Amino acid sequence: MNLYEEFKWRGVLYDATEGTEELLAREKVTLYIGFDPTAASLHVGSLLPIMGLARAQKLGHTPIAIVGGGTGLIGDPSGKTKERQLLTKEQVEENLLGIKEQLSRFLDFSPKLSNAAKIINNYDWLGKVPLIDFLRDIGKHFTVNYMMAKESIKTRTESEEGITFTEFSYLLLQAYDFYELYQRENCVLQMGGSDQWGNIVAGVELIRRKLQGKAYGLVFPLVTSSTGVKFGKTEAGNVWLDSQLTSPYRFYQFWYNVDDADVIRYLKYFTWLSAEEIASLEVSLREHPEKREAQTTLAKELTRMVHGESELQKAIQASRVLFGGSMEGLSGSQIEDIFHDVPSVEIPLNELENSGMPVVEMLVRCGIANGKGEARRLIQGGGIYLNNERVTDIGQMVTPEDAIDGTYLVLRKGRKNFFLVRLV
Ligand code: 629
Repeated sequence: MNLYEEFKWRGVLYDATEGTEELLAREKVTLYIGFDPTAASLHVGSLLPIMGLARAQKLGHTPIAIVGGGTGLIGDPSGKTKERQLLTKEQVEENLLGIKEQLSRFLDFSPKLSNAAKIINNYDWLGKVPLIDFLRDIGKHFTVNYMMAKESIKTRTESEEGITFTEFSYLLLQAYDFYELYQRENCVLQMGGSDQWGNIVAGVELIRRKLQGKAYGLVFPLVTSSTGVKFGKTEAGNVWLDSQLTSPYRFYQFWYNVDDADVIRYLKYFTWLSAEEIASLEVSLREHPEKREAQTTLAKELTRMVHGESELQKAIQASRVLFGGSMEGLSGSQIEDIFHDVPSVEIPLNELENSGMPVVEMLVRCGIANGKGEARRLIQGGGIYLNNERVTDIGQMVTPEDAIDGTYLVLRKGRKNFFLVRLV
């Protein structure tokens, strides 16, 4: 199967310029996607284009990821209703390092490969173009009328907000990148999300006008979710690829919680699973939706891909904790993460020193029981757990040794009611 067909069955082919299908049926090419360092990390919204580069490489094409050290200083107006705040040069530099590291996890740079991936910073040339030359040699090929007709610019010129000359010129910078890569790297295809269509076509146009060259563009759909929430957002904000910003556990949970209506589409978009494997998960979803086999597979595949096998195993263990699984070996920060939204109380550590605090008293302190009598009855009924282990002795003393990382005690009533105690 060629790359075009691969994109097609996965449902990620939104649009392509004329001749792209024939090109990809005929040859292995060099292709690129650009990523601006507007934040310290990429988020799940960037995964579709990243997978686009990775799939291209798997099928023998040579992928280039452009990091926008130059364009990131200007700001793409595409899809934005408001002018962006300029980032400082230091900020762009810093963001760039993180993004480069993340991109590198999806691509193969092995020099042994004939189609080894490359990451290139467009500041390498954009930082050097003389202004007068740029206006004469590039600007002359675009009428302001053409630029104003672009979706990304039209929406802004028609609104109160307006658009500065800085952002207006972004289109030309991205067009210039493609022209530069066409010459330096023989790169003939640019890909991106559908918001990038105008910028990509401008590059194809520039290559035709200046070099009489033939270049191509292909865009992916912008990912939507059936629930109406913007894809990649949770109540806690963006889902980032950086484990410092979104823990592997939260990342796993994000995918595990995907709606039934979206999960098959996402398996096609974001995983390496074959059409047959996905079809069998579709059967499972239809016949046993309660098993969440499709969601589990999606969460596992993506957490493994982004964070690696050992973080995946920890995320799975953490996820089981909410269903009564073992807390053995969990760290304090994992506990905070898992139980971020359960009721919690702080108890001074010194109240547990010497012989400890009777569990009955702790249940009352947490508000799990209204009084000691009720606490005893709950324990006798077998419905109280400390760190997911059933409390069987109404005289049990809770000691600092029971605390995870010396600080956390997790009490549970029944199957689902968790309470967190922090020893302070
Ligand atoms: C120089 C910069 C180029 C080519 C592209 C670029 C970046 C481009 C852009 N892309 C978005 C970004 O960086 O702004 N002008 O956040 C983002 N992209 C991935 C997908 C996208 C797009 O990184 O193309 O559509 C999101 O799915 O919005 O020479």
